[in-house]
Amino acid sequence: MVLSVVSDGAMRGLDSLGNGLTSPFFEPTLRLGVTGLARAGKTVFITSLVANLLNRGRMLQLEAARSGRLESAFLQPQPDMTVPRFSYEDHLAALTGPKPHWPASTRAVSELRLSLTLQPSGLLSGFQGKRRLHLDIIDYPGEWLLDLALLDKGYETWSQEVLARMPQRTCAKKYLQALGETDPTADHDEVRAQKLTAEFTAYLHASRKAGFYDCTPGRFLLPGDLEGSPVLTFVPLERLETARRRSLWREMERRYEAYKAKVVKPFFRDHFVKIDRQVVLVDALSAIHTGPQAVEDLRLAMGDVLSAFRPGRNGFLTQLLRGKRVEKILFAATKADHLHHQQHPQMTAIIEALTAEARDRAQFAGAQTAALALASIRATTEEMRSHNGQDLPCVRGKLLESGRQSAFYPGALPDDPARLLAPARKGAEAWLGSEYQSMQFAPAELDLKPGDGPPHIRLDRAAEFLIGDKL
Ligand SMILES: Nc1nc2c(ncn2[C@@H]2O[C@H](COP(=O)(O)OP(=O)(O)OP(=O)(O)O)[C@@H](O)[C@H]2O)c(=O)[nH]1
Ligand SMILES: [Mg+2]
Repeated sequence: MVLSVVSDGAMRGLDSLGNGLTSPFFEPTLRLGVTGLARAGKTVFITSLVANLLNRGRMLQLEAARSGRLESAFLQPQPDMTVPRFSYEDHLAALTGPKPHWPASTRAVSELRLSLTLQPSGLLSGFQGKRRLHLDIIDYPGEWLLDLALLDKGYETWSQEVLARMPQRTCAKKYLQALGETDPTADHDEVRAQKLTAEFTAYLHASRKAGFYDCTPGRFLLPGDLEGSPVLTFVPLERLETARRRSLWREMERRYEAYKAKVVKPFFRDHFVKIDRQVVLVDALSAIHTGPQAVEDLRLAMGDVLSAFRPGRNGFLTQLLRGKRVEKILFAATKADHLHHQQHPQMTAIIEALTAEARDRAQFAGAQTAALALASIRATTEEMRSHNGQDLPCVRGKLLESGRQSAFYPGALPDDPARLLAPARKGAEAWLGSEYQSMQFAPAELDLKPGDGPPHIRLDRAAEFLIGDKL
């Protein structure tokens, strides 16, 4: 093993010498995790970040780009041979091609290596050659972090918690009915198990659609190539005093434990623990538009997602990390181009408040945190419109559904985020006295100057926070 590492380093070293680079054996790597719940904007963020690091004309807030210290960037084969490569070229072609469209949903882990060549800096810069930094970007679903809580729970406790939530949810009706017709003490029967799993999975999807995030096991929603396998064929069952060895209950318990061992733990071991910097993307505007319950649910989910970054309570993760920790975490509200810039401070205050608890926890664990509102790809332009004698700050873009150009006012976000979060916590059904609209815009057609990446909002600031100190 050691031999192969050395020869790999030597190969890279030889490579580097040709480019006038020094330190042939040491090329540091920074692993940047990009996560967020479904549709938060992970794929678009990575695509635009990479495009804007390759062509840095719009990255003025990234100090190394502005000063020219970041001399070049190029894509390289990634180090992890078994992780799918992030399809950068396909996603970029979708966003910047002649008929721009949003890339398809991805829903699995993927990785991309961007190598950066840097001019030396600091006191000894006159004596040093160029440096190289490998930036490995890892895209993974936020839902997978929610599974961490399962590691501390046995099958019985998990079942009880999941079943306790069901009576209040109409979408659980069919699963509860199927459960009523099931005898958990009977011999395990695969057909029965599959039917129950289909109902349970349908319930999880419906719950997620209704805005609930407590939808473990996370991989049931995003199965990938595990679809139909026994580790994804189990359901919560009512508690039993005693369960026989061959009973349905025992088999479900066995599979639940296998899910933890074969799905949850490997993700944390192979991907999560290697992350140095993390960005958590949040589509807060959509939640605000859906209503107070979605906002409260998002707040709770962010707390759960972030508990992975304060591993003290989880023995397995603490042991895996052995003192290593994520150094920086950025919370970013995505799709800020849906708002006129006058409303961006309010958006930032909301994302700060939404993630306050999670941020406190991360700070407790020693990670530096920040929050901002960004748009990975700016799909709109701004304009003021007069309405009933009032000037409204609007955004204009091509509507995704109709393809028509249209100006849009999403509603006034409050200066004090508590005006949204407090009713959400109290379980309000609707926003009192305010209305929030959300609109889907298509990506704009671009005519990029050489040296410019796609237009964005504050992507350069995000990059400065996440990687600036290493450049
Ligand atoms: N206007 C605007 N819309 C965006 C932006 N980023 C993402 N979106 C919208 O959000 C949708 C989801 O973005 P993705 O990047 O695919 O989100 P994801 O988190 O990778 O989603 P999954 O792969 O399904 O988990 C896109 O299809 C766009 O409609 C942005 O910067 N501006
Ligand atoms: Mg994606």
